[in-house]
Amino acid sequence: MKLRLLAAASAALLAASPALAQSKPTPAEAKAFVDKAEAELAAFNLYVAKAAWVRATYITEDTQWLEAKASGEQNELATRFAKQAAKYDGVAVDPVTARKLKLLKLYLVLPAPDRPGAAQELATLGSRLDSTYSTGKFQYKGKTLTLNDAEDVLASSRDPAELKAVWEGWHSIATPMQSDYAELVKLANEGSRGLGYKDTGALWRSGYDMEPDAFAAETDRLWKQVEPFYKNLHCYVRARLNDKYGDAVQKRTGPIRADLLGNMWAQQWGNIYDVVAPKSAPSSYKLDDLLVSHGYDPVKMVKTGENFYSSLGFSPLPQTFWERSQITRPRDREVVCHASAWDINDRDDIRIKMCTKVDADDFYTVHHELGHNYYQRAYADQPFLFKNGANDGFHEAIGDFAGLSALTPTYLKQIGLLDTVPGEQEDIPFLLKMALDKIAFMPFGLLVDRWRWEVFSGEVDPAHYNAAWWDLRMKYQGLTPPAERPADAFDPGAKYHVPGNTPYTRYFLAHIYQFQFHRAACRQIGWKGPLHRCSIYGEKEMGKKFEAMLAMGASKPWPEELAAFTGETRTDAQAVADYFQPLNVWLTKQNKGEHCGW
Ligand code: X8Z
Ligand code: ZN
Repeated sequence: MKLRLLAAASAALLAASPALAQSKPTPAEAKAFVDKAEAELAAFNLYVAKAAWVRATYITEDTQWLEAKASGEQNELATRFAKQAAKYDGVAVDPVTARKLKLLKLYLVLPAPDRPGAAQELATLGSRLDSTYSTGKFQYKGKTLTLNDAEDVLASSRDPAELKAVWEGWHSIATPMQSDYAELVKLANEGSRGLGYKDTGALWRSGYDMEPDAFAAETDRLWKQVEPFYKNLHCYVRARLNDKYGDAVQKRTGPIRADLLGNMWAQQWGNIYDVVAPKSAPSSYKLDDLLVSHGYDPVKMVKTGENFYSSLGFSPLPQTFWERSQITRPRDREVVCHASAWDINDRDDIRIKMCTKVDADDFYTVHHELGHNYYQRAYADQPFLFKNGANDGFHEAIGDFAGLSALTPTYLKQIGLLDTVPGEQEDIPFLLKMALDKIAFMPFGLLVDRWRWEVFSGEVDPAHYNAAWWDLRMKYQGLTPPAERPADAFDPGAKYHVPGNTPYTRYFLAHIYQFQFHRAACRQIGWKGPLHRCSIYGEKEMGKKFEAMLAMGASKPWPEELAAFTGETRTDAQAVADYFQPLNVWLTKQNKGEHCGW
């Protein structure tokens, strides 16, 4: 409370004093302002983080109220600072202050309008949307299913009728979100415009050390680099689905039915590996089964992840990580199961929040989440505004980079999950499995924000939310829903990051950065074989260099940080092509005679 009054008082003073308001501020004043704003935001963060953690791990009306209150107050404070920061535009400040001023303007994902009650309203909508998603349930065959249950069916069932029913069941939980979402878009846009951005989409595109339009063009360029490969994979998978299910379920041409791909959002297809596996080259193991047969439990999965990072020279996780993390779904209360990593006090109180299952998907997710935690700890000595990733794509790529090695058979043997490392004959099966997750993901990683950019810009109004979503699903992924969607459907709301208001282009970028990190790391350790067989496990020298990049946090423009580890200054999807090269050749051969595309 005291904080707010102080900030309001200084704003009033500025407005009331013509001399102060008109004369250009000095660099020293700019720096003093930044120092004060940074200190206040840092102090506030602990309170917001604790309230958010309690709500996410114990969803009730009360915890939603508490989180919304804290987050509303933070929004007011940060919006005020962002507005004040704009007053120092054009002042000749030092580079550190300049960067911090810029970061102050980008601090909020959804800035609130600067009028009484608006921040609170926005925070309440945000908390309610996230909670509606996280507590979503539906009926199927007389049973109540959670998202976890539904995901299990999507991953393992091969009955098209069942897949369709469960897919539709989960998507039905989003219908009531649409009006809240439309309201939230209005408020956030008003807030973003107040800060000088065209709309909230432009604000989101401004976090990449380049103009927002240039960033949009950059993502187009990167997509063009991978699109032919995706089309190749799509073509191959569609043919195998057609072989299995026949024309009545999946035609051999045109788009793929979204519920047949092993994942609720068809964003990673690894779960249908058995359906598309090459007959000529069988894979000798299934990670899901290895984890179960070796007695893994959720905690052992996380310990295994920790061990991977320790092998690179990262210090073990603190005791409080184990005491305070949520590793499994609690039996008796509602929680946000969507995995996340937290940095509660901007120092050492790091945690993950997962509803871990013992399967290959969560084996990957554990490495992914821990990557966030190790990043957070690496930049803990930076000033508060630099305690962040070089950009948000970096933050998502750290754990995925670790995961690329942790999924290699070489590593699985080192930790005793495999007895022997399969020979070359399993390269294609391995790469196909990886591509089903990594390459299949890329158009999805792109389209979630393409949709939100259109929504925030007003190009798409609420009446067309769902149609626009499926236009993009068709355009980028080549997918259709299992049947025509009901008129009131709000399918984007059935994907966590939409009600959760987490920007998504970060994952698209991460799917490129991780291969750039991997390629660079493998070069550093002197690896001469194919990239998909390279594992960085145990490479302390390389790990030190990697940690040095992480320690820079958000203190430098990302190209400089990328260069510090890789020697490269551009995002380069060629690294993806390099990794998958043999598979792309193989797919092209398999697709002979097919009519690829949709
Ligand atoms: O949301 C996540 C992480 C948490 S940052 C589990 N991911 C995206 C998703 O699940 O949609 C990782 C891959 C993409
Ligand atoms: Zn993540």
